[in-house]
Amino acid sequence: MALLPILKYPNPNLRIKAKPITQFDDHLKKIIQDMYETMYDSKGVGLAATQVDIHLQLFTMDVSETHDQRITVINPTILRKEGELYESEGCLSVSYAHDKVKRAQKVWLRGQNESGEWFELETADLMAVCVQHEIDHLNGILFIDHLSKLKQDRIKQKIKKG
Ligand code: K1U
Ligand code: ZN
Repeated sequence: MALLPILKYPNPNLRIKAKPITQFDDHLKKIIQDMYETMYDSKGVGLAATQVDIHLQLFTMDVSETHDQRITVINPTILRKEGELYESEGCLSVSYAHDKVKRAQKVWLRGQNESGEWFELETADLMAVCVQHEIDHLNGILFIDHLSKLKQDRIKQKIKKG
């Protein structure tokens, strides 16, 4: 396994829209293993392939404290959303920024596992927020895009200062 470098905002590659995955082979399994290692090492509960400069529709997720509840989602589509949640978010690709974003409280999604088998998943609360955050990444969207222009400018200033 290997740790993958995580792209940091404002790297323009974070804006690339991910392409669907069609090959479910050993190369894909290696990428997934490396993404879990990188995600756990960075103390994240989710990681989109976009963040490691791989522009394929894939994200990893594990919201457990014990790191034993891995969910890999390939070619995801959201089937239904319900409710509203307004929780503080951070992002492994955006340093120095945490802020509340309005998200759906429940999300039903469809995707494929690493073998290409289709499955459906019902998510709520932290897992639902994570799913929405990661699918945004696959579409080139960052959580700061949901904030006001003023807040975005403050974050850009902080990042410039380092
Ligand atoms: O994609 C990323 O940048 C990872 C990011 C995704 C995310 C998941 C859920 C809410 C907001 C953002 C993270 O994993 S940051 C959140 C995090 O590290 C965490 C959240 C709750 C409990 C423990 C850790
Ligand atoms: Zn993120």
